[in-house]
Amino acid sequence: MGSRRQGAVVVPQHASGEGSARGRLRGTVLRAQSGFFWIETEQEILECTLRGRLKKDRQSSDIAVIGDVVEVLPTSPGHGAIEAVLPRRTKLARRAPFTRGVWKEDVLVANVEQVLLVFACASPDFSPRMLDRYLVLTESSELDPVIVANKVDLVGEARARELFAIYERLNYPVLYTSATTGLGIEALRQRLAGRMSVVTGRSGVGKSSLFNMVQPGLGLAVGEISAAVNKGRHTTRVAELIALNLPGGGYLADTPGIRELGLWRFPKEELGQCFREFRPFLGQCYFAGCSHIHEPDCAVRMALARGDIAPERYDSYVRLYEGE
Ligand SMILES: Nc1nc2c(ncn2[C@@H]2O[C@H](COP(=O)(O)OP(=O)(O)OP(=O)(O)O)[C@@H](O)[C@H]2O)c(=O)[nH]1
Ligand SMILES: [Mg+2]
Ligand SMILES: [Zn+2]
Repeated sequence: MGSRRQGAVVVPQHASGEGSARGRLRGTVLRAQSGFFWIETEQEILECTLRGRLKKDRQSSDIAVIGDVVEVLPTSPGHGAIEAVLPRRTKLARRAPFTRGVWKEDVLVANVEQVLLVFACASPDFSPRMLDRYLVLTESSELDPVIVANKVDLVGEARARELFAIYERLNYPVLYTSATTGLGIEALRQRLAGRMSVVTGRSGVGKSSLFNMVQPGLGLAVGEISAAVNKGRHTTRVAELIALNLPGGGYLADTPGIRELGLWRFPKEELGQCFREFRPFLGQCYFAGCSHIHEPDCAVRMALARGDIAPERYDSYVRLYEGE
């Protein structure tokens, strides 16, 4: 987060062209809850609300979200007003069908640099289908996924590598870890250092155990937020960035919406693009709007027949396409 870390400076007047820019501070949204935002500036953390003008622009819950870089006008000690939200470099969003074929986007985290997808090699069993769903999400958001294969101690390293071989062949980074033996913890630490990461993974895969080894107390922080979600407290949306005590800093985000993201439906027409190994074949089907499921002369299915696309991945595609 290079530019962001050094970004907590007073914005020069010419940056906005109006006198009100005087005294504005730049900062990052660490936490958002019920219309209140905790903004980390160079000096201190300010509790802020959105300036009315910003709210009028868009009736939306995602005007400012965790990870956003904002300009704040201090109002009283410890407090401020968010005057502007800077353009997002990346965003993790969920999309839901809206009206008349339009998809509505709801941004959960801004300026995410990577998404950690934590799976267990066993207990619970590894679910390639769920991993493929998450990869559709990261591909569609153009975010870098990092697959964390935990509980390697339960199956052995050879079997673990077998389980994730397809993903390594697709050039997705895979970290093999064990919170029990400490395998891969240093590699995980290096991945997290200095970056803004989002973590997700179903209950029991070992997220808390892993992150506690990365940094004492970190797993608890991740777990606490998850626990609040599990209780179904949908009315208060708490989203938080956890500051990492690693070389170069870094943040970890766990937001209520993230875990469900893998379960969200997705526009069918864009699904093929989200399977990266399909891309070279996508323009080559006989029919322009080919679903790659039943049409003749489908380049994707020919690639499948040749062995250029793994049957397991194609199977995931079909299931997602059919809305399963
Ligand atoms: N054998 C083995 N067990 C592990 C490993 N990591 C975690 N566990 C165990 O798996 C269980 C679940 O671990 P947690 O860290 O609580 O899992 P979690 O992903 O945080 O689960 P939620 O908080 O419910 O989302 C615990 O009993 C851990 O001791 C591992 O690498 N190997
Ligand atoms: Mg946990
Ligand atoms: Zn096709």
